[in-house]
Amino acid sequence: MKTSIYLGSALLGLSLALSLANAADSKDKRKGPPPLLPPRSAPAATKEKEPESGASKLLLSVDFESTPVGEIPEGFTKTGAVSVTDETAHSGKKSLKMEPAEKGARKITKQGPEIAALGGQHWGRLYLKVKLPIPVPTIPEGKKFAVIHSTMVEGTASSPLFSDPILVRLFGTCTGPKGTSQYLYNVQPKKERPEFGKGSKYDYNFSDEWTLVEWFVDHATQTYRLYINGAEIADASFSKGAGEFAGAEIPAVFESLSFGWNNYQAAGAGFTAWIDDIALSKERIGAQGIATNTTAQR
Ligand SMILES: [Ca+2]
Repeated sequence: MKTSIYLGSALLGLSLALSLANAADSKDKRKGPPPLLPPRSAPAATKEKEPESGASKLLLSVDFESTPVGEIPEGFTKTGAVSVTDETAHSGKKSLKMEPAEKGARKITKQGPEIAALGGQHWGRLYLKVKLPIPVPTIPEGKKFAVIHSTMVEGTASSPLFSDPILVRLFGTCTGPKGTSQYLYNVQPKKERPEFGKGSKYDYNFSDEWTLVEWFVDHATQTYRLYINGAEIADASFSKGAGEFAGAEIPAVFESLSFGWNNYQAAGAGFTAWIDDIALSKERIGAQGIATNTTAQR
């Protein structure tokens, strides 16, 4: 797929990716299971005022509790092997399970008035848990690096720059050969022009504990922000400014939003992951809207 072709050049720069991956490896002398993603001690990398969680109503909130096991929530469509399970949960007793696959989408998609109501600016929130160990890419002969690019949250929209259809990846990762990953914002045009994105260093490990993921997009200022367990991933975030669409292309409105897992390069036995407590709002959500009479489970 195009993704694999452009990751090395347009998106990352192969040598840059390599040096980042090596840097991440060289300083990671920890033994035992991987740390949380990111380490809990990671400071917020920006001195800017952190947006507070708001009190705006949730324009979409899905905890999977009312959906029968084996099905998906009403109002969504599904792609690939994805369904509600009661084998683990962040809230209550149920979550959404993405079954392992060598590649391809396992996701649920929402379109309609809830998504349109978000306009060009929203906060999103979900909890993610990933089965360990994860698959890692095999370095092709003659190459020095390889990635498995995965997307967990994706919107469909029209580019504000080219007015062509684009896939806007609001939460994604590239996993390197050592099993560490970068976070990235990524736009994949559906027509013949290269994808692009902005990614962090390969400093992060997936966690099999529930991990809070928050993203923010704003069309008016062409701003994207990503937070993991409350800490901003500053080198994946950006703010281009009003009308500065190049390298951002944050749309005026999304046609749909999808949640799940899609990896574009072969991942052998595949990633198995769970999502719970998806929410969308005009203000930061944090842990808001999660039933307090439920106990988070491992
Ligand atoms: Ca739940």
